[in-house]
Amino acid sequence: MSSSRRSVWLCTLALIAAGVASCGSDDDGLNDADAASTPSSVGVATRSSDTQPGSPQNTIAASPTSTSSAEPLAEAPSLRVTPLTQAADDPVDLVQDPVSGDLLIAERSGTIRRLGQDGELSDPLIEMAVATDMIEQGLLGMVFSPDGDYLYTNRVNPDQVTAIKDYHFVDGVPVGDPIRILEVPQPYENHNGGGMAMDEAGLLYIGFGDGGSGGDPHNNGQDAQTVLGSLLRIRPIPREATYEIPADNPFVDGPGAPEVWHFGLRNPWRFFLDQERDLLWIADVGQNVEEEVNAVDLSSSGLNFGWAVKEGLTEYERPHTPWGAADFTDPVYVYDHEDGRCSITGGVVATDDASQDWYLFGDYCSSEIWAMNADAMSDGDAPVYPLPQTRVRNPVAFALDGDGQAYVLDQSGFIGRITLSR
Ligand SMILES: [Ca+2]
Repeated sequence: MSSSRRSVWLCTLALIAAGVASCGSDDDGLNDADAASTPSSVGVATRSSDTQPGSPQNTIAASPTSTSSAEPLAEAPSLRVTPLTQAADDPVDLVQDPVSGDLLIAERSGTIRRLGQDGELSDPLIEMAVATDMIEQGLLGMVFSPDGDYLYTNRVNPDQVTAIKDYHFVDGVPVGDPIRILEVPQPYENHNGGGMAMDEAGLLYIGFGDGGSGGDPHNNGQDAQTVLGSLLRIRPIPREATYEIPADNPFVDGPGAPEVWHFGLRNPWRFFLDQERDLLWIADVGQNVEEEVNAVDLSSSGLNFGWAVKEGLTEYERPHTPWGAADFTDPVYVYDHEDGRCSITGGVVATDDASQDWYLFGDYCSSEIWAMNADAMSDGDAPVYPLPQTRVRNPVAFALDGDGQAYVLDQSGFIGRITLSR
């Protein structure tokens, strides 16, 4: 095996701060909703000017390989959000300990707590120092190893360095100090990515934004030699402060950074390994115009998702540096910034019987939630349904427990269990 060990990784650059609009939130109380709506469909290569009632207005839906409209499913799913707690402090992620069965909640301020069956949040199991000057900093994501021995965390340190660390877990309790796996300095405060996933083979995927500011001033998205603007794939060596490069990574022998699995991303805040369908879903947050859902084969690698030459399906402004992958991989679905939409919160495909057909995602600003027919993705032909308004305000994450049950977390501190049905 030709994998090689890498020491802690570094990048460079400059400063400046750019904020993300934080939108108003007026909780209207418990409002679990069930309703059916009309889908919009993937497979139309131009802006849709005739969206049907109940579908997102001015939504753009596209497939680069198809020019015909998809045949929508006859029926939208119903959505139910069952409240678990309203008391989390800016929750950003949820995982289930495979050994103890505990649900753990990551809070952006740097704490990890248990969420009990009764909705009670425990005292912190883990506390860490993080930067919290702006909304995209802090503790941003976490994932357990499949055996439950290690919890991997993704944070922005007070010195504005992204740090990936592992915590050793024994019987539901962290033991000893965390060990640093990887560090990457962040040139700006925003676009820190934050999502993480681990596959059954123990490979860790980490989403990195383009480094921040606006418009990718250093063209990091198109530069696969930097880990910024990329999805990384590494094999952590637990407790050894290092990692291996999988031998089948696309740039293991150059010209890109060997950690890079895909690039051309702006801020892949949330992505999802769909091992049931062998799909990788990446929701990439847009700049001014479009939010995008990407879905590609799990086995494909070295793909260039286009930023900052393209924002969604629209030309942006950065030149394409002609090396690495020459062709852009376009999103399977985009939506624009009409009606207060501003930032996609990428989702999950639950595996419970009622929800297993649907990729759930939402918009942080408008608090809308959509369901895309996941099984139709392999045909490039996936209807997208707007789901009825719920009590969820400013959704920041969707997550699955060990049984594949879906959850939604919002900025107000609300965490709910999601059930879809037909
Ligand atoms: Ca893109």
